[in-house]
Amino acid sequence: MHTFPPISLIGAPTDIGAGHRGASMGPEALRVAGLAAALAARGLDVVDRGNVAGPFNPWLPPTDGYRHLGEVVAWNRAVMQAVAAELAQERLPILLGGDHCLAIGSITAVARHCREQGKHLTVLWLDAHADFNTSAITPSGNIHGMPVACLCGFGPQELTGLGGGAPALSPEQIRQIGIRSVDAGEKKLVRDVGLDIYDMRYIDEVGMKRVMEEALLNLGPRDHLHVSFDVDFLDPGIAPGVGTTIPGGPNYREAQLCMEMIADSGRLGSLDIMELNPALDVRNQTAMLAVDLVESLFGKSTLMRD
Ligand code: B3U
Ligand code: MN
Ligand code: MN
Repeated sequence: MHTFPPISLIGAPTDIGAGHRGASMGPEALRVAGLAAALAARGLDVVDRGNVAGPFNPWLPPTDGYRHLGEVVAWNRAVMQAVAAELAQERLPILLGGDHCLAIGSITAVARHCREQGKHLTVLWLDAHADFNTSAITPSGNIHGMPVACLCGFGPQELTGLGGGAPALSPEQIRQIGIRSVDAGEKKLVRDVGLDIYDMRYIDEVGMKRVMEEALLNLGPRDHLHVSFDVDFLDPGIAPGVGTTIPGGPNYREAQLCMEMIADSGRLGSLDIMELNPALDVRNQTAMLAVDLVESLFGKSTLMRD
């Protein structure tokens, strides 16, 4: 069993980048589902820092290919600062979303921290979607469909340069798992940049065990693993409480194995739990499932293993 650093929960209650209202209630639903207590019961030091603040959602149509760009930038700045503050204290930040556009702020902070500490960052992006749209190819203008592109330098300067310099990531640092919905223009772009995508077909063909062995290959003590967990990664049959359900996702056992194998790597350094939408959930079941899977991510297992 690996040990984990002390954990800080950071809520970001907004749906500013989403196509449906309601992810703004995600942080509270995760709290109600007992996230802090579940981690504390594992012997971990957990502090809930409360929520960061940002502009309200004016629910406007896109302009120049983006919806709410100014508000998205403001929220991401707040998230970046909150995540950076926890990393600076050698704590492990868990961002409670909120929609997935906020991973721009979270991962920009993590990337800067890794650069300063001489660590190598790898991002595991668990999602039904590639989130690699740009203003030119987006079908919606919703920025939650663009964070991976922005982090790699494809996007508006306010977001690609959020950390004050070069883009946070290069595509080789990212491994996407569970992907099953990629828009037409996005398909060409992810191929052109060579993004490492373990899609559902590949998971079906070789199984989650081999997928995770490949995704976690060659991680050493200088590696920092960031997990960006979009709850729509999960099959909607078990996780209905998300804005954009896509059928054919990982089932409970596959998702749990995925989390257990990440825990076993011993390299988890930061986490986002995103896109949970309590307005679409059934008796908070998706939040409770997310908590259960996060327990596995932090080392819960049936038996003692070496
Ligand atoms: N790819 C679509 C839909 C989408 C992306 N991420 C989510 N939905 N959650 C888009 O609008 O970019
Ligand atoms: Mn998604
Ligand atoms: Mn996403």
